[in-house]
Amino acid sequence: MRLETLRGRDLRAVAAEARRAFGDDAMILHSRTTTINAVPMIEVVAGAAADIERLRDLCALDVPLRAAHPAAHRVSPRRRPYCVALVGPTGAGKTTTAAKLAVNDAAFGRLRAGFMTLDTHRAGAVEQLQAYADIANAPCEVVHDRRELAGAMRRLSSCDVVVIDTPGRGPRRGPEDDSWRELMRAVAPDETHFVVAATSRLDVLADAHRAEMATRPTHALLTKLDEVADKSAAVSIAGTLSLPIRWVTDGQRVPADFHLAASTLLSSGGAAMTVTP
Ligand SMILES: Nc1nc2c(ncn2[C@@H]2O[C@H](COP(=O)(O)OP(=O)(O)O)[C@@H](O)[C@H]2O)c(=O)[nH]1
Ligand SMILES: [Mg+2]
Repeated sequence: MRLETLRGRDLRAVAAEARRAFGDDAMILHSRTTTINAVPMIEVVAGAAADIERLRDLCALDVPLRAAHPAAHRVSPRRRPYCVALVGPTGAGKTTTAAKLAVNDAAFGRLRAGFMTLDTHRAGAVEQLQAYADIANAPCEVVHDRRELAGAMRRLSSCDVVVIDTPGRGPRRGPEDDSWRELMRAVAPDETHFVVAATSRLDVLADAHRAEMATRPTHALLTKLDEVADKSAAVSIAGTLSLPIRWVTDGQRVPADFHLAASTLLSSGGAAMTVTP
């Protein structure tokens, strides 16, 4: 899935450029005006129609949890809170995003969220999540091993949703790496979001994705959209992972920098412009 950012003096010029790049099926996903060296320019993100359709499917197929599950735990066949786990490389933004999920209304509306963390080895990891939990006034359970799991779930049973934070996998694997994966199997989350930075290189990403296959990600969650010049990098990642995307983040502010993917990656809710000659 390839998108390109193109700039020109007017829409006719960029449309011609888009057709040169993508042929007669070229479509424009976003357009905005900008200035380069004080000269007004139009900037568009363009791609082939089929790719834009595919992106729209990835973003839109998936409805927000609060719409699908107005009272998540009551519809859970296991009569427990709806469990949403975050996996992915270290530094991708899992813990920060967990905090955003618990307090941003765009995530779970007014459902009551709690936290569980399986990231127990790294210094400061529990404290980081606990600090967010304190601010959100949400319960936070630290689970070191299988024996602690049932008790933690019981204490979280008044929540509608439990957001599960995990350590991820650093560039150098440690022996502790697999114990949390076993715990993940025991938890069997209802959703597992593979959290990746939009700044990730595609080859590194493919490697990280392979490492997370065991946790069976159901979604991709793109972070750090604020660190890329435009959205084409994020779109390439979405295409590579080929997982539904419900949420994206674009900054360090908790909980503000958090959005529904459809409204961020697709302009005006998904209306792309056809480029006609
Ligand atoms: N610029 C930017 N930074 C982010 C975003 N999300 C998280 N971060 C930062 O990335 C760093 C790592 O985040 P953290 O949540 O600890 O990552 P984790 O290792 O996956 O849990 C922190 O400095 C966060 O503030 C984002 O959307 N944009
Ligand atoms: Mg973390």
